[in-house]
Amino acid sequence: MATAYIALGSNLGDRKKNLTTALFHLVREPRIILEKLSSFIETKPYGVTDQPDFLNGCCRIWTDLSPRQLLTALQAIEDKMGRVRTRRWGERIIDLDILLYDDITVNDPDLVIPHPDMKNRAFVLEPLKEIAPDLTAKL
Ligand code: ROI
Repeated sequence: MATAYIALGSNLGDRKKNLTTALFHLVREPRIILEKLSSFIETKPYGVTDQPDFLNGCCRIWTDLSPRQLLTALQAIEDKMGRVRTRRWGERIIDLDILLYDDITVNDPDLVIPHPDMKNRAFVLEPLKEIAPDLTAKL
């Protein structure tokens, strides 16, 4: 089993319900165990700032899916929830990003692990610190 960290974000519609629905789908995945969940925090948009505030959180999972299979599973959840891909870094009802997957490095065009910008993102670091303080100290 691998340990992975997933960032969750939403800034459209009922944001809390969106995060909860995504987690509901996640726990129903046969090869994923949701092991720890952070609080949800309200954050100002980073990157593209002319969009609504986000609700963010993160979780730790155990999984025997490969990083690529995990990405596919997360994208399937986003699609099932009706995510529409508009502008880059634009508003979205749900965003599920792989932050870390054991000590594995992936450098594919569509998947980079560890998440390349996570150290700059307070909306990732704050919930991550809550569930994995030792890990964030080493980043
Ligand atoms: N900003 C915040 N605060 N939260 C996010 O989840 C988030 N996601 C993104 C961009 C647009 C980079 N900014 C964000 O993808």
